Order: sequence, then structure tokens, then C-alpha cells
Amino acid sequence: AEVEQSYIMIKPDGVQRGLVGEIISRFEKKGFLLKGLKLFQCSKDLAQEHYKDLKDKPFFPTLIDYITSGPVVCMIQIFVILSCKAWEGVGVVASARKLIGATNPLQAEPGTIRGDLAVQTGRNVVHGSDSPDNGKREIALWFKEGELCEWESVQTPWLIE
Ligand code: DAT
Ligand code: MG
Repeated sequence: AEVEQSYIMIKPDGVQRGLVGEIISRFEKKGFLLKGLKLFQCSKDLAQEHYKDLKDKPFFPTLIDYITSGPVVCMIQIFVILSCKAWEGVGVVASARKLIGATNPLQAEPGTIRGDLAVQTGRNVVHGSDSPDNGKREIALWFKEGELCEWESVQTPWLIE
């Protein structure tokens, strides 16, 4: 079976506010496996392609300005064990969205990244893929082949019984 992957990105406000460690830490503590990681200044073209589903929204130009306003941190997160009952039906994409919280930080639950660390929709510090297909699409967009690592974590047997 194909391993579901989520593209997670710390937006420029998260980098500027010194939240990189805090945000990565939340995914690490949850038990996701990191498969790719980099600090990156993206072009307008890439930002527009990434958010192409939103291109007709009134906030699209300010969204593109925001995402390209400084470096972002790009990550690929996966779950290692797919066959385990505990994770069945809850892939890394949906699970990461839960950790991230609602798009509008005022509606995001405390305990989520946006609920704890952000105030406004236009400054919501982090991105996470909204479907496995978009996870695949976004990873292909933001990462090159040689930037991905295949490795095993010693955590795995301690995450799942
Ligand atoms: P999410 O980032 O939760 O997947 P989305 O894909 O609908 O949300 O939108 C992408 C980003 O666009 C979002 O993180 C912030 C911005 N955005 C969305 N809705 C907005 C709105 N109504 N006003 C301003 N910015 C918005
Ligand atoms: Mg989205």
C-alpha cells in the first residue's frame, strides 16, 4: 500500500516569530515521521501553484504576498505503521489537520497549533495538506527527489502496541 504523506509548512510569520522549533516539536511529539525538511524562500509562481484552488478568492493576492514575504519551513510528515488498528481510518493528513486546528485561529481549539499560537486567518502560521491527493501534489511541488530521506525511527515500537 502507498504511504499517505502530508505536506506541512511553517509560514513566514511562524519563522519570523521564532515558532519553528515549537511547531516542528508538536508533530515530533505526536509520533509522525519526518521525511523531508528545509528552510526555503518560495517564488510567487510556486505560491500561486500551491494555492491554485483559491485563485478566484478576493484574498488571493494578499495570501500570495504573505506566503512569499519571507522564508518558510517545508516538511513532509508520514505515519510509519499503516496496518495498525490505532491509526486505521485516521491518516496522517487528517491527523495533522487536527493538530493544526481550524483555518481561522479564533475558531481553532486551544491545544491546536493555530488555537495556541495565532490570532488571524491571514497570519495562521502553518499549512497542512487537506487530502492525501493534495499531499502528493504539494510534496511534488515543494520538494525534489534527492531532498527526501527514507529512514526508520526507534520510536515506532513505542508508539504502537
Ligand atoms: P487551510 O489553510 O486551513 O487549509 P484554506 O486552504 O481554505 O485553509 O485557505 C488557505 C489559506 O488562505 C489560509 O490558511 C489563510 C488564507 N485564507 C483562507 N480563507 C481566508 C479568508 N476568508 N480571508 C483571508 N485569508 C484566508
Ligand atoms: Mg488548505
